[in-house]
Amino acid sequence: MNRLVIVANRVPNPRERGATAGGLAVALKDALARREALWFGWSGQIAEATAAEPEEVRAGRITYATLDLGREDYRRYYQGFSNGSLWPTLHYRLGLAHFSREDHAGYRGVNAAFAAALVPLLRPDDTIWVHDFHLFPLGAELRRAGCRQRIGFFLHVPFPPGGLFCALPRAEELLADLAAYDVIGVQAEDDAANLRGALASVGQGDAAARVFAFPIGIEAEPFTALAEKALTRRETERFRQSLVERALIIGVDRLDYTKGLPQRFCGYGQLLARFKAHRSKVTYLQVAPVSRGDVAQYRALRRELDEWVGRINGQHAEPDWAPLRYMTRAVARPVLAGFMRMARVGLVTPLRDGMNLVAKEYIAAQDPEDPGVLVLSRFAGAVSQLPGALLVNPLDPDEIAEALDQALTMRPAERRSRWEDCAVSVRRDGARAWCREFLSRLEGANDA
Ligand code: ADQ
Repeated sequence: MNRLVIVANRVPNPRERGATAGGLAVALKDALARREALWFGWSGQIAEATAAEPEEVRAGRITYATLDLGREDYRRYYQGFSNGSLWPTLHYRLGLAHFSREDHAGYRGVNAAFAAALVPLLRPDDTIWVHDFHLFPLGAELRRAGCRQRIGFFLHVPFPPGGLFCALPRAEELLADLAAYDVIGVQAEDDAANLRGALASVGQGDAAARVFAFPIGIEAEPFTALAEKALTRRETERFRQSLVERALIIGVDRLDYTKGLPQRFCGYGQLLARFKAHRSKVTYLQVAPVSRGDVAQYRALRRELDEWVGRINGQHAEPDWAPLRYMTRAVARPVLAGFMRMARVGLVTPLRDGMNLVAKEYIAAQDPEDPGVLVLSRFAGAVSQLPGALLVNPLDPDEIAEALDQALTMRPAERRSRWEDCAVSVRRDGARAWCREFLSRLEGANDA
């Protein structure tokens, strides 16, 4: 079988396998187990200047080839254009986006540098799979360097309506770059329709025909097993005892302004204010590890959340009850899986999300005999696969409060049938299926 080349902004560190494996590493595990692979991208390290040649580490049949980023490139390509311009725009938050020509030039420069470093490592029959918004122009750079291999692209985040995306300066250039790819994957049908429209509007109708939705999933069985096993862990038992029989609501997100955390905290405050029967009977645990902590907007969000936590606990707590427990540390996956299983409600309310794997993990973690209820934002890509969830508009704290009340008082029969409706597709449309479907579309694509 020919080699698979994965290109992504971040490359997992083979020395820390398991512990820090990101979602992508988990999703690709199966594909990588079956064939030789090269995983290429940023090392996560910052140096004086961006390295011209990658450092290669072999682990079994996978070679990891990584480049350190120069300080200026890190600032412009990563913090500036990727996180400061593209991330908010793609999440429909044009008002939070800033644009500078220096950042844009840095973004293009790093994409060109990645291509230049990757080309010498490529074989003629490689299949190349490029991931996410950091690397829109990479395929075009590779084509310019003469690459004829099949190259696919997958966007993990949403794609907004074309009019919104094209308000970002140089957006047309990014769309033209996408035409270099043989297959362009997005998470949901809405994203596909938006991207096709945007491509058509800049005269890239041919590329529009190569856009398809491939909803990403999780491997449900191992996560269920993790959640079951977690029940015997000391951390889980200590946590359970600390709840003193109170119903648990759980939220698990990176601390990001797309995740709707202030509105969610406000919604929980509304639950306690309006539905008084739940007072002292419920505990909400929010785990939100700090991400991109060096960006001003993220620091401001953190302060805002600190205030919310103080306000809600200050207003509603009793000497023996803290209504909201909030952690900005990451929690190990096996522990998290156990917490999810114990939770009567999974609260997942992003303002926009490409997919949202936490929603699927919550479903996979449940006890089929006594499952909890998923309260889900109608703006998460996962919506179309989770028909049993209680849907909310994440901008409406009262709607969140009403859904929480409904979830907390739902009868077991309804909980089971709603959970079944979700579990079917979480089990069926797993990470492996996602990977298989993308690659078979890419590798089945005709050269003609
Ligand atoms: P993310 O924005 O990171 O991913 P999500 O898909 O929900 O969002 O989470 C990714 C993983 O991180 C999940 O496996 C989750 O369990 C883990 N995680 C999140 N918070 C954690 C915490 N507090 N402690 C430990 N682990 C935590 C981007 C897109 C999504 C898309 C994915 C995959 O923004 O929309 O679903 O890529 O394509």
